[in-house]
Amino acid sequence: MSFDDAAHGGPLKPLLVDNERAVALKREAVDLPSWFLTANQVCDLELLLNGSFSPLTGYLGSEDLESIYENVRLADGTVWPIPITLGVNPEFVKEQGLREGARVALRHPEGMVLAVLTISEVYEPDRIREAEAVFGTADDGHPGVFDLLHYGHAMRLAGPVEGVELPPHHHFLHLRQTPTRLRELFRNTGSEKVLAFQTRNPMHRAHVAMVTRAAEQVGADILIHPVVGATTVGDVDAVTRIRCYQSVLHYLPERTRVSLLPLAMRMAGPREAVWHAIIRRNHGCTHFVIGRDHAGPKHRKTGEPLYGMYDAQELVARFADELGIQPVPMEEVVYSKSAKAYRAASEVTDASDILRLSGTELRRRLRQGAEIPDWFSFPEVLATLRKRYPARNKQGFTVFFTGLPSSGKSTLAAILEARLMEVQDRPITLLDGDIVRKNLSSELTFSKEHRDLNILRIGFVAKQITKNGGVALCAPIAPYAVVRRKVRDAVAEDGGFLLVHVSTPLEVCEARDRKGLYAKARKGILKGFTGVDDPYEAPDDADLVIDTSQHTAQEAVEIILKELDRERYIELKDTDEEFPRGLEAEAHA
Ligand code: PPS
Repeated sequence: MSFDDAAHGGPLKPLLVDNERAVALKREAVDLPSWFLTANQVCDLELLLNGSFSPLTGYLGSEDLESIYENVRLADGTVWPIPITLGVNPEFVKEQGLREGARVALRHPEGMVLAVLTISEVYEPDRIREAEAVFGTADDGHPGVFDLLHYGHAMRLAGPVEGVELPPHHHFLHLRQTPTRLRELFRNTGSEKVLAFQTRNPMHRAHVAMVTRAAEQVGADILIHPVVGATTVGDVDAVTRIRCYQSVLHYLPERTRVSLLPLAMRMAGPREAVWHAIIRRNHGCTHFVIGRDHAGPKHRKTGEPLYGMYDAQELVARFADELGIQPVPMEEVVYSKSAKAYRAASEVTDASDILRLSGTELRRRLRQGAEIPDWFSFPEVLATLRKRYPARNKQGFTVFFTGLPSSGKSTLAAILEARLMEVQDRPITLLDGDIVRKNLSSELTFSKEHRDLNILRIGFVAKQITKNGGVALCAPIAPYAVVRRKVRDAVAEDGGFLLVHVSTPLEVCEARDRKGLYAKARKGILKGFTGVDDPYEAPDDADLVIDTSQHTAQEAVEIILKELDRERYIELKDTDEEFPRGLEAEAHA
């Protein structure tokens, strides 16, 4: 193979303009409507601009999407599995009067103009249909579907983009190569065959064994090409993983390179695998490892895999002739006790000879500071992971109460704050619904939109507190399930998160009516009051459900403390119990 310009569907197509044009575009952008890109949109734009998404020249419109949904191809017949689109708010379209022919400045969240879009179509996507076609389901237990339905925008703009500059990066710059640069490096170092390995996880011994084996099979050099844009909920953060990749290089064959790919994954399993292959083809690689369940997530609630183990390998095989890159399907590798080495699963016939450690078990051991066997990973990788994920008693956490007005949230939060002061020494911040409404969210109403914004703000603060090792106790009504989940996902990246549903029945809350608001709502003086004429979506993902009509507030708080102890965020001693045995005995004496 020669490292010419050939890429997927034609020559490599970076979309960056020359300096002179870039200056002109920046000048023009001053008078253009500005769309501030989300973090995931920045990833998509970077890969459009640097040629990773060749042959795309911009954001796709409805005709291409139809064809992608139906045939895994663009309207012109080129294989393309994933919609690359620009979602915007309907208000933005309306306020700016956007239609075909208009131009829009695409800005980094920090304000820089990265590209200018010329609109060829403004359309409202059918996101349910897209979910079913691309992900095979519209169930938002699939993380890609969740993002599409709950973070995606209701309108889209299609059209070609002219790139002004690539988004800035500030760390690991020496590991960030564009397709053009990687091709140059391969050419200069005489790499005729390059096998790319996609990953969104730290590499342990099994991964190293698998990629080494695959490279030997096809006689290729190796490119470790990890995704460092958005991956999925619960994944190890990119910086920690990059440290891990660097530290395993010396366990890999000499001609192995690491380069970072700022891709926003969709977790679309089989279609995602085809997309990953195209992207690697565009980076000049000749071979691509497709493992079991490639880019396949698990269902959020059931924990079940959403795709068949070999679906991705099959779909890639179907298009292999048109991808210009050789898929290398790999079997699972397992550790054989007798051989003291990793082997393809089919080579180890005696099941009792196999040692395994699941991802869940690994996370449990990290959490508890428990031993992780040497056969599983490298000391360097484990040391990095242990630093990033200290045992739970050293991490921050958030307890998030949700429930109807007067259900007891504030009371429980206040007592919990006091008890936590007694039994542990992290600093504690109480974000009570009423207090937040007077300070952080003083301008907000009780519309759905404003309630969600209120909860996102509380979540944002809780995340910072948790990340810095503190305890955040949040006690808003938080009536909507989707935004509660967004908060959980965000906080859990940085520490613990416990959702407590204060499930006190409406009649009891109303009878208490501590502020007289139920009475006002029943009289129609107060409109849109939760539980009366505004909805409350009871959680189905609560870590604890507490009905304060069945427990005293003190008992309820002891239940929460026990749960925090069981999860190892705190360590209760006998003397931390509310009525230590000695005192109780005295009291009865
Ligand atoms: S939300 O939905 O989570 O944003 O609500 P929150 O900020 O927690 O509400 C704080 C308190 O505002 C009072 N209040 C109302 N609640 C619900 N609906 C309406 N329309 C409303 N208007 C005022 C109510 O007393 C909430 O406090 P709690 O502690 O729940 O009683």
